[in-house]
Amino acid sequence: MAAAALLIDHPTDTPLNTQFRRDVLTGLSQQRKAVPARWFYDHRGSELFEEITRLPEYYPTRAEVSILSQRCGEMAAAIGPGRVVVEFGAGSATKTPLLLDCIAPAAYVPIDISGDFLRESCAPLAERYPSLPIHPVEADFTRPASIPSSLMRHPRLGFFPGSTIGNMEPATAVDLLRTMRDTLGEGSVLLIGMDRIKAVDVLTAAYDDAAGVTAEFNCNLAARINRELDGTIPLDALRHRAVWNDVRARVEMHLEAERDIAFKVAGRSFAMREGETIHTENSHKYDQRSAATLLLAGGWEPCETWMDADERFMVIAARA
Ligand code: AVJ
Repeated sequence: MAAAALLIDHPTDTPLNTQFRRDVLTGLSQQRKAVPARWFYDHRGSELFEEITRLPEYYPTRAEVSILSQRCGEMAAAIGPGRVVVEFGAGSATKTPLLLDCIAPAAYVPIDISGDFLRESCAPLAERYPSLPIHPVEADFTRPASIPSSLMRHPRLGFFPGSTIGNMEPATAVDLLRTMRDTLGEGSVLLIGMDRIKAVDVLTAAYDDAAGVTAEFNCNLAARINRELDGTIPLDALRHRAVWNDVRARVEMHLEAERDIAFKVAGRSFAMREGETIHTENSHKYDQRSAATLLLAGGWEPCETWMDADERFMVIAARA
């Protein structure tokens, strides 16, 4: 059966390339250069991330998938049937069906900034669940989104897998959790994936794999700047670095200049000294308490936590 055509809600917004240019120019002008991690995911970056999830060193995806598949019964019991599942980010082909299969949802509402990703992820779901109402929303999920009032009659379940929250500084993460609470409303449940604090060598290896895929993922951001913003960053002078920041409990990714360089981006000039870096990503790690503190600050009361057998990753259910 052919997938039904899906109507996508999209409020008019600043074009993505304008936001990209603004974020890059602002980030490169700072004392400590930084570009937000969300810009990793152009077509090539998304492909490379897919490849990362299959690397032996990169455990988070496998660990989360094992939790969702093995603890499905307990999750269904904790969450209850008939909820509208609101997924923050376009659904992943492996994770979303695991959830939809186990909880008997009333409808599925993926929210993603990219209409292309939404269409790609919804089509197979529409085919697999022909009787499930699917209502994609093209929007930046860090801002309040409105769910159609017909769907708001059902209880809601927010789904935020993949440890995406880990990319955010705690203050930003709390803002996002509050926005999600506003979008979903009182009585909602949030199912959120978080990566756990563990041995530093295990953490850094996950972000600096032997095959060099994560290095390529990181360098692709500079290549994307060159491609899309008329940049002249000398890619051969940048080296991938993954470092553990113990105070902030996060793995940081940087692009480090191996020599003094000068380049242009969108007509503006920049320079980096040897050893200077562009900070490209934070991946915050949590334990049970720091996760609970974050969720509580965001207006969510944690009620149950599930972990994989190696206790590397956790999926937490929390109530608004
Ligand atoms: C997609 C945000 C979960 O932080 O682990 C993987 C992205 N970066 N390797 C993570 C990522 C480098 C990732 N998240």
